[in-house]
Amino acid sequence: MAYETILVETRGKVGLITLNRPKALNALNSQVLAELLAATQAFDANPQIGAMVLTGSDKAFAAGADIKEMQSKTYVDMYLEDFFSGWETFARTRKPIIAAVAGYALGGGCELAMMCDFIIAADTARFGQPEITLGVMPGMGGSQRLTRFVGKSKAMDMCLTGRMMDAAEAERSGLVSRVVPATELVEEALKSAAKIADFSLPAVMMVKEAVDRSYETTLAEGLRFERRLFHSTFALEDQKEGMAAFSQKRTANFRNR
Ligand code: CO8
Repeated sequence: MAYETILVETRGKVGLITLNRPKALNALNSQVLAELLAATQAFDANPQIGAMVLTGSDKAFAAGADIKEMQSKTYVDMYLEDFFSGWETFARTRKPIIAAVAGYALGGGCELAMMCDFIIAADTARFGQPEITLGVMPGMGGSQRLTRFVGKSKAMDMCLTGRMMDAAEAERSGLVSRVVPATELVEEALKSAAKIADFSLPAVMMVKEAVDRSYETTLAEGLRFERRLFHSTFALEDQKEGMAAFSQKRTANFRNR
């Protein structure tokens, strides 16, 4: 597929996707969604790929859903199209995706970063849910995911005032896993993704599934789910290899990676 709003490359076993609508600060329209879904689904299906990185430009990861595309829509349009529901398909990508965020991650941009598995932020990153300033509210999961990331008080503050959080506050609050200098952002994210891609792919995908489950269920159910998945790792050749390598003091040579 020829993409117009994203750039897609592979770096070894890592798929790198760069949002590329510079004139609109990577605002997320229907074309971006369609292309992102095509790219992530292709990487999911590609046995050579073990993890992905999603990034934007120095100025903006993404400045939100495309306001100009939404502006004239009516309630009936939104309801019948089930507008934004396609993003839930993105959130169900099975291989890990690291969001590498520099500059603005606002509205849908912040929500997209939160749909990834973890966020590495440049020191220039700024996160916000400014929908309230447009007379609407978050519609791609912001009121739900941000609350789970940073807690009720900060999520209310962000969604009700529309203020932005800088990278240091985002790290303090648990929204991002770490902050790196802007010049090193993509390389750092690629390095982490390459590390993940070097482990056993089924084990990696089970970790993602189990951690995601903690968002959707009770602790008791989540623990049961984790234990069943953990038991199933003993059906993997990679479990035999990983544990043998540890005992023999050598590096594991995983077959499924
Ligand atoms: N949508 C469309 N175009 C955008 C967007 C956007 N979200 N953000 C920026 N752009 C465009 C600008 O219109 C401008 O285009 P042009 O050159 O044609 O005028 C270009 O990008 C550059 O932007 P600025 O000139 O504004 O750049 P600045 O550096 O001055 O400002 C900001 C950068 C602060 C990021 C500013 O662009 C801004 O505030 N953008 C909007 C941020 C925002 O409100 N995002 C939330 C959008 S709504 C959303 O994501 C979810 C809505 C949920 C609705 C639920 C419905 C069901």
